[in-house]
Amino acid sequence: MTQDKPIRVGIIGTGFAAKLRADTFYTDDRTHLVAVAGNDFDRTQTFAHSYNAEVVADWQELVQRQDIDLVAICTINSLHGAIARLALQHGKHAIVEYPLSLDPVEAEELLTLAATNRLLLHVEHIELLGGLHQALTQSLPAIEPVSYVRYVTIAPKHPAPRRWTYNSELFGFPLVGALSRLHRLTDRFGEVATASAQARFWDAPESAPESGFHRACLCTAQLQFTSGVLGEVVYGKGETFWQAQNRMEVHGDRGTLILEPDRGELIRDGVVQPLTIGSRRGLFTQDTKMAIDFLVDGTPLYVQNTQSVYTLKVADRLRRSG
Ligand code: NAP
Ligand code: BLA
Repeated sequence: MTQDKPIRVGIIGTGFAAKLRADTFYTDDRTHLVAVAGNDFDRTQTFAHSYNAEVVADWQELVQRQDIDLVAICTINSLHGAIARLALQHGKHAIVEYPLSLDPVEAEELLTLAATNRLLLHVEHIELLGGLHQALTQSLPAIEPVSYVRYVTIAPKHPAPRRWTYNSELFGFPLVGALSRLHRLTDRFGEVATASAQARFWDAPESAPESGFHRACLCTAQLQFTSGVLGEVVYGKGETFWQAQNRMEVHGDRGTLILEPDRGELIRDGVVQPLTIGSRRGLFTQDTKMAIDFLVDGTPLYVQNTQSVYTLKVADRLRRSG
């Protein structure tokens, strides 16, 4: 597709991801940020004004506007699927933060809808662009074949915020909301043969259990890839944790990889070789620019939707197994 006029963009959400996307749409001369729909009215006003964009009352109105070509869906996970559907039905291209939907069946329907309507549907997976994943990809050949991968992310938080990320209805099952943790593994180790998980939630005090808010959650998952690789993924956050951990260990016949956000090691024959891990900054900008590149000159994207939806199916299998 060649584009002579700027792509007209609407953003849904005003948080961390939305701001980084808006910065790019605002400064890239191939796009024009037209409108923003948020949650809290004052926050949405402040956000929109800083980009000279219009405030729209709600996302339903935004995705139906005639003067928008592309919608960036940067809001809570439980709304992703419904917003993407309405946007695609109204002929808009869509960028969606992971997960595409909390429901893998809906996610598949959305891929079909985008293909039928010949629209871009891009599900962001910035973890694939980050330094840890790049180091993993580069170092795997030195240790393959892999027998076992263990990936632990624990984020203590005191007190846990009463925000959407601590609400199961809004965030989804832990490894659905934090799909990137599984996606790193499916991207490198492929198809999953068997998968099961256990999850625990600690209710937030002063919240009725049915409100869905918790003060901590923990999910431990066991995976067997069809290649034979065994995997374990641990995701925990909140008030029941006191020591942060963010570590991937990969054990291979010829060596071991230890990867953390800012350091890495390749261990072979007792020799420890340090690995440089690239920054986690600038990933949303990179992702946004690549989606624009795709729309403007058809440059292929770095991730396939089918891969995202496959990982979502695995995550949903984990949810149902618990
Ligand atoms: P965030 O900073 O917390 O922003 C969340 C947005 O959703 C805000 O606009 C917030 O509005 C709105 N919101 C909160 N509760 C809501 C509710 N109950 N109903 C409707 N809207 C509500 O979150 P974020 O980090 O930008 O995450 C946005 C999306 O990006 C998520 O899908 C996340 O998984 C994905 N993502 C984020 C990152 C990252 O680095 N942060 C990386 C990869 C993917 P108010 O503030 O006005 O309530
Ligand atoms: C992923 N970060 C996420 C997600 C959320 C947050 C909701 C998606 C769900 C998930 O995968 O867990 C939220 N991250 C936060 C918040 C902070 C944070 C509120 O670090 C508070 C400091 N994200 C940031 C910042 C960085 C960042 C400051 O907000 C670092 C520069 C990076 N977050 C980042 C990356 C991912 C992510 C790279 C992709 C997921 C991954 O790496 O697995």
